[in-house]
Amino acid sequence: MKRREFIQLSATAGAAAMAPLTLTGCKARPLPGEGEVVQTPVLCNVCFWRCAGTVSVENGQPWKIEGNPDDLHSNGRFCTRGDAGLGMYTDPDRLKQPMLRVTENGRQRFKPVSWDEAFDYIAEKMNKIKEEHGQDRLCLFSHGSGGNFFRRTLRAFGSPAYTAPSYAQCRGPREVAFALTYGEGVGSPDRTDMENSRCIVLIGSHLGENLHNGQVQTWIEAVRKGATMITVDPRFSVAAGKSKHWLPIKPGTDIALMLAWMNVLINENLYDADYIARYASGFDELKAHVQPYTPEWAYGQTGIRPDVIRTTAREMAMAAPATLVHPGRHVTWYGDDTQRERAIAILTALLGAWGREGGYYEQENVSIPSFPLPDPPAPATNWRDEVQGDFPVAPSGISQKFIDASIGEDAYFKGWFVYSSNLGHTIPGVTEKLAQASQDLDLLVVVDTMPYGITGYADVILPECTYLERLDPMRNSPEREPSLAVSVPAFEPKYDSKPGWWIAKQIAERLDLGDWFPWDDYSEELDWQLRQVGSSFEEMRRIGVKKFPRQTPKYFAPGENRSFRTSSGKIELYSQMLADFGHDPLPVFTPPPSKPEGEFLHLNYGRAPAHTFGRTINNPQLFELMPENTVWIHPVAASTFQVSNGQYVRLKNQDGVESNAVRVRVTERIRPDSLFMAHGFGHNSADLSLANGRGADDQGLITRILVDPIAGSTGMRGNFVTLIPEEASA
Ligand code: MGD
Ligand code: SF4
Repeated sequence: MKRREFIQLSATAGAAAMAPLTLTGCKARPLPGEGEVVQTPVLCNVCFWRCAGTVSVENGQPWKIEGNPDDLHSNGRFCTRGDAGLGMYTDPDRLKQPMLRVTENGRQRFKPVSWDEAFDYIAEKMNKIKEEHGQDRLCLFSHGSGGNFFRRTLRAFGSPAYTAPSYAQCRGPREVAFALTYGEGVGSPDRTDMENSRCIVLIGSHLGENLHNGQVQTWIEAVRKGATMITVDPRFSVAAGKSKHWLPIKPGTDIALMLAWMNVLINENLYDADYIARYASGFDELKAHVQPYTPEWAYGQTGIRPDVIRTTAREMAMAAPATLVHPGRHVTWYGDDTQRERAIAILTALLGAWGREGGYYEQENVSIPSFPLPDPPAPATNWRDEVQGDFPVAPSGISQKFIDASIGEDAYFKGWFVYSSNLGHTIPGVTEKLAQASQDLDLLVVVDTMPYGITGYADVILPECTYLERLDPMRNSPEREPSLAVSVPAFEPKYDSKPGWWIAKQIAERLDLGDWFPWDDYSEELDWQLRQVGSSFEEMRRIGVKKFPRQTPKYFAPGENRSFRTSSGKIELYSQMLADFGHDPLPVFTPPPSKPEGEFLHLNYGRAPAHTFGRTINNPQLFELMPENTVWIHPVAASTFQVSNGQYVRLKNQDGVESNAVRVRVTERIRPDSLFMAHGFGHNSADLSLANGRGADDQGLITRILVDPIAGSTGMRGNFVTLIPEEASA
């Protein structure tokens, strides 16, 4: 019998009966005033931008959420998803009580247990792992600030290994590339000074569809002020529709285009020679390197005409330094992602736009001393060397390497905590590996709000209450202006769910590590932190957001000399560090994987403004807005596959993997060789009464993974699919 069978909660006798389905779940009433309205500050957790806002509750009933006007992340306006945050709270499918995997009559099922029983089980297993294998053999998969509480418990225990999909499946290569070039990353929120840009270049960055509230507002501001938009995308995205130039590039050839842009900027003397002379090293090597990469050469690779390449390079130079070549966010595409991001960083330097108005500004947050905690135990081994020693440049945990290191009898990791991350829908190509790891691990704890796929692998499911029902870590993000923001519960936790801080503290106490949480309520720690900077929890729960004056300038001063945090102290156009590790020190173009024999389309995916990854598909309000995804194909492809608009098809990838049925959208807004679909759909779980079976999952179709040799991230865009009209599929 399997050690862990995949279990769906609805198949579990004794699981709480599901509440009847309501679509909106909260009071739809336009005007206040009938009862007592209580307002509470909140940090939206529907995506990780963490906009600050206010929840209004009338007579104990949810009424509305809106942005806080003092907040730079939202400027008083929430996006569609943030507005629908109450749906996360009211979703009747939420996890309702702790559950433990038990075997009865030869069958595995989840049994509802008390919190005490769940904690005792976890502590016993953790102590056993420590005894048999060492204290450092647990790890944390986490997405979101609440994961910090579990990170603290595991650090205290002696297991500091931690990974988030926001590195190897998202912006990891970008942070590595900019750190190699400038000595520091782009950070989050991205330090893009778009409201002051005179030219914005978007390379596959579909702003407006990929919706980070404050960032999109600054981009719209630039559009309003007439900035020149250049969008490079195989698809006519929303951003392309607002652009002066749409470059429908052949997928996977962006480095070729950027090498040609560098060629034009350098050979036509359009680059910022003073800036380069003052701040950069390696210009001569770069100049020699780009000579063969003429616009004529790039035309053959990219399909973009040489005159368009020249014109766009000149327009970028004309607006410089207020030209932002946007760094993108989800940048794990073809496995050459660090090099593509290096090309963006180098172009930025040629335009003199790093540290300059309209380019990239200098971020600043509020300087707060760390809350005093005990010293963690000295690690017996170094998890970085053990788990991802083949990627020495990677600054963060690489999630797929963590999974590999959990498979087999001699696996390094013996226990997992998974906080707010649905690994099977998130990390490509892991379906089988997740099943294998779940056979080999001694403990698998999932902390979640919803019964998404990852819960099926758990030994213990711990239901966290939603962000509207708990205190979360304070927000102190690096920004244009430093500010602090807090999130305070607007409601009592529903069912038997609990806040993350409480759960992590209870586990620590069971392990005799209670001095890592030296308070009764997390507000005490927040109050301590706030008092270090002249505020208090009491003040912040009234105002939600507090701004602080900048201590350093936002841009480089004219003629200022400065040292960068690279090994040479310069902006490194040529990277000696990459050369030392055996990588190309300057970006080199490698053609993307070619199309297999037969009728295949390049699989391209992205975001939809109504949803965040897979986490919102079951949200009743957002489901109403967008219940399923569609696949965009060009009329030429529609005729090749003999399908029409609205028809259901299944997608089959080059390795024979088939998707759920999904509707076709025939449109000229995409290249004939490509298909586009929104990421996050295609959940197959009866526990999700709305999301189950709706739309197709792009992740399942991503079986060819192009690992970036520098960052270790998973390039996902080298896959191809064919279309099977629904009635013809097996
Ligand atoms: P989600 O899918 O949004 O994020 O991937 P993940 O980190 O997995 O959510 C995962 C889980 O979080 C869900 O089970 C949800 O119920 C739970 N959750 C939601 N709110 C809470 C909460 O308050 N507390 C707790 N404990 N749990 C909560 C995102 C990752 O996916 C990222 S960052 C990127 S950029 C990548 N995007 C991407 C893509 O575009 N395409 C493809 N094919 N793959 C991708 N993978 C990556
Ligand atoms: Fe919430 Fe939207 Fe802000 Fe994300 S961008 S935190 S979903 S309001």
